[in-house]
Amino acid sequence: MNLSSFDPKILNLYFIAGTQDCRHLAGDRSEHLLNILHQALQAGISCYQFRDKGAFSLQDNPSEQKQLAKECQRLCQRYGVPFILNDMVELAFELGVDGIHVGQGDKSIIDIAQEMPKPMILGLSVNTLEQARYWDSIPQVSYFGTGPIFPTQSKSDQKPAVGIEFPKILRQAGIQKPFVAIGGITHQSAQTLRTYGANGVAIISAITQADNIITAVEQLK
Ligand code: TZP
Ligand code: MG
Repeated sequence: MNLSSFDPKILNLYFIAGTQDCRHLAGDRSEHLLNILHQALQAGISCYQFRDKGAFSLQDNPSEQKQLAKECQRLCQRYGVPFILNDMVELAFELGVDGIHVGQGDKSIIDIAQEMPKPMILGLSVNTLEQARYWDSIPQVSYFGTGPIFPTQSKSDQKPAVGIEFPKILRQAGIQKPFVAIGGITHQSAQTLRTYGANGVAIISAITQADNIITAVEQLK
């Protein structure tokens, strides 16, 4: 995978999860994550982001976290699906992941692009039109994550919800970069967000908390 070969189709159904997103399930959260990821890959997710942070995550156990990230990466490789790491830039370089996703307050994408050991997909969260306008012309950014579209339980430090019309607002303002919509998205809103100009949807709970992972992924595709 390299930057010039970045295909926006990988954004169609972008699954994000860490061990904290399995806290509703009894038992070993790492096992649950691997099991859910495996089913989601079988059902056809187009991309996966390992985002393990906050309460109920392995953030205070870096060696276990690294081991789990590696296992998730291996699973994604088996299915030919890009493996993206949230933040954790040093680990991303060490594992040679396909991509890194950062927020506005994280390490600068310009610096990451300069230091990365091989071409990688670089994703950036934006939640205002002004941010999207600024970063739209920065070639190092492969895609945006835009949201939260709706309020969500899956992120503690979330910005105000931008609403279902946000993709339309971005496209009408001339934003060219590929982007995923994120935050509180279910199969009821996924298709609308795509018709409003999003290249895809990024999902945590509508997959991790689904009674049937396979059906959930199929409905979100
Ligand atoms: N960034 C903005 S909203 C969000 C992230 C990581 C959480 C999305 O999770 P869910 O459960 O799909 O609302
Ligand atoms: Mg971040």
